[in-house]
Amino acid sequence: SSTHERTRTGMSKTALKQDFLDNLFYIQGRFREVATPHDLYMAAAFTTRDRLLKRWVNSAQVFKTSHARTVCYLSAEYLLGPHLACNLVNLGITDTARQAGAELGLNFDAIVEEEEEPGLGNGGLGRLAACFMESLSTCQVPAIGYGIRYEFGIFDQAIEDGWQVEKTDNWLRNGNPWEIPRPKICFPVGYGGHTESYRDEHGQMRLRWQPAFMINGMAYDTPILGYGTENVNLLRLWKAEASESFNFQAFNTGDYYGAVYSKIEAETISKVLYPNDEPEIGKELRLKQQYFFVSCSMQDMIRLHLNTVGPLESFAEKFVVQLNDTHPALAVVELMRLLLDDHGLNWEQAWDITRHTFCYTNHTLLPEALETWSVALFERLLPRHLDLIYEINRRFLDEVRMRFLGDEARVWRMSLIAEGGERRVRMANLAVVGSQAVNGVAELHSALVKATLFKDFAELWPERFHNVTNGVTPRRFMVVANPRLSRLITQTCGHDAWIRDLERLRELETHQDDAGLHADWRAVKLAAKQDLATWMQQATGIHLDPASLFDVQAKRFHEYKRQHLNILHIIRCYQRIKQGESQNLVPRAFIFGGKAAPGYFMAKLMIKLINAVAEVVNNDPQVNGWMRVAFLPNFNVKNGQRLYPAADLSEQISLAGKEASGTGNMKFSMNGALTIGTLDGANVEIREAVGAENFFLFGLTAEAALQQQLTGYRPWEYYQSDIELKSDIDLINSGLFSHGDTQLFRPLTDNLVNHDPFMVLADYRAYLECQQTVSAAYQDPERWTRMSLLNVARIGRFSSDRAIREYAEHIWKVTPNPIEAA
Ligand code: 26Q
Repeated sequence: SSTHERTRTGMSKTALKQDFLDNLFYIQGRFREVATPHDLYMAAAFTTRDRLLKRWVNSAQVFKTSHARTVCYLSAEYLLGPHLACNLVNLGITDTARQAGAELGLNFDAIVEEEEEPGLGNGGLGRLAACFMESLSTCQVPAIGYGIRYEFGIFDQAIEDGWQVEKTDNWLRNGNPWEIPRPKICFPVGYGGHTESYRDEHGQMRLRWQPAFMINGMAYDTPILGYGTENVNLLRLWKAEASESFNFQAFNTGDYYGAVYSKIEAETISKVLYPNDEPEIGKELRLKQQYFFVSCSMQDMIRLHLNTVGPLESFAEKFVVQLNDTHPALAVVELMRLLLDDHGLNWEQAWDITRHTFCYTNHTLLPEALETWSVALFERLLPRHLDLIYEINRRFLDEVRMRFLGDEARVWRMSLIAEGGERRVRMANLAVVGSQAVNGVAELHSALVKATLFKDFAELWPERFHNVTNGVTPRRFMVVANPRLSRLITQTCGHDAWIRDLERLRELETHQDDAGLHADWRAVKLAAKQDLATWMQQATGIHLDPASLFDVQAKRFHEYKRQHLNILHIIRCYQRIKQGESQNLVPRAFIFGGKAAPGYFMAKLMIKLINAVAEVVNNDPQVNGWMRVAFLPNFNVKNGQRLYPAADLSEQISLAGKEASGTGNMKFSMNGALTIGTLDGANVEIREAVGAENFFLFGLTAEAALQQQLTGYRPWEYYQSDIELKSDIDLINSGLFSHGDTQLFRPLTDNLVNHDPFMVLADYRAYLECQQTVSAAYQDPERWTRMSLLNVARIGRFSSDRAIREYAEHIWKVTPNPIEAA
């Protein structure tokens, strides 16, 4: 009852209405009649935030006194997506807020739509970190996420003349209501300089680092609420700032411009997210970013430990730190430095703590995607850390030599330093040596990690290697993205417990042949397709027919993900229709989304080719009843939420052995799309879960692909012997899609015919045949609906809640810590 509710925390409609108007007035300085859409959004965001803060302060108080073991997730990326709708769902007040809005004469959906998303990540790895933060809170595990508060996140993608054009993402322009700046939580971070020895107060000789310059990291906190819990965890992102005392007094006395310049230089460290999902060689600023956030985070953890528990000996009992790939692997060395140099521990004590603190997740096997840094750069930027790496390596290699007497080749392979050529620090080896647990992100990937990338390490420390298959949060990707489907599921099951316990979707299986449900299921899908078609029309001018099969590939552009295999199929359909062979086809809308790294020429050319093919196909009345091709610009979390509900078919067609897991595959399947896919990453487990008969499988296995590469793969033989394949590639080269330019796509087609590193041509025929079985299945709506329903019913395992529970039990050894309502 509203009269007993306190302002700012009440959950009734009356309380929400009153507080919304108060926030509009006292924070935005506006009243209803003159408020802009952005003012309304800000008022809604602050009204929601107030409810979060109450739970957050309560959680913080409990954790402080309970000394609960805390998970620290270290990630260079968090691809958060919009907060408002998800926070309302997790607070359980979406319907109340919608009604409150209606009574104030507001359009709730328009307000939600107004939010600019924080895109502080590239793709899968960054989105996984965001899903994990949400599931940590939902699973009631005390956690802090540490990262970088990039001023510019992943670029916005525009399409001009068919090419990708990058626009800066100025996401903070209008303010960020979800973060709380913490000017007093601030740590110094050093770079450059040298190491020197000195005598401590006990007369002991010790080493310390004299950096050449210092900057500060300041904390910005965002509360992360769990679904249907009172637990709120903390996302703490660091912003780089000039350290005033250093720049203004010690160095730049009288040099005002110099002082301002070094301030600007300091602030560039957290200025922009690197937009490639593969390391770029030798980018000094990237290493500076990594060290920056790692150093702030480790200093913060030590401060928290000293403030609550006390002696650092118990550090690894209080904290467990998960490294999201090697990007934060320097944390291993930084913790050693802090314990040795700043806190006076000896090597054995420090190493014991460090080794028990860290765990490492690997996200790739591609050799070109493994991070290494030149020793020369390390020496210049982090001389003390390089010394420590040498010492860690010396002790580690002694251990290897003892275990494998005389096997110097093994010692070379396992060393933290790659020798021969320019000497480089191998971050993956550092992460394995410094961690108590190492995991891959899907069963196949984890097996390959042990068998290939870390074979030597798995022989030395077999017990250290684990698998935790990725998952995604059903709150964002079902409840928020697809309210119609969620309502239908809740109605059918008679409860909404599936939202926190996704395995309960299995109850849908008992209704798999219910004709009424089938009709509703199709209506839900059709409505989502209509929504997407409307949005597409205004974004691109392209008309999609909601009655056609929506065939969607949405993910970063990469040769290994093989968007060009999809294009070859589109060109094949086009030619078949032109030749009057449309008998086995169904009308399809081929939809793509995804960004290419700005420096990745081949990926950008693939985008251009899609748009070029789209232009020809969409303007050819002879084929328009059968097919459309559309590129959805600026695929991000928000646009993903429009796409997943509308897909009939999900394209997961990477070369087997190359996609570590994939998580888009899970999001599509949760929304009732069927998958056409290879036996790669988590596809393997999705197929096992939903049933082979409900999954369109094609292509080489990882083993067969590897075997064929070893014995010599000759793509031109496929090109010469398959006349349809030849004619598809020749059509690209004919200039039909490029206004007569026969050279534009040559880099792509030549690469396919002559090198084809990801075996597109080897899988072409199998893919076409599989697409025919897709078309046949779609022609039987009852059968398709049943398959779609079973995909949803059996996808429960791919909730990130399950992934977090596995990490908690097997890797972190933490137990839930439920917070009671205050
Ligand atoms: C590293 C150094 C310098 C510059 C950039 C990078 C960098 C940045 C981002 C390297 C890699 C990434 C991102 C990788 C990524 O997203 N990997 C994906 O992780 C998902 C979650 O586990 C998996 O599902 C995908 O299979 C994997 O490709």
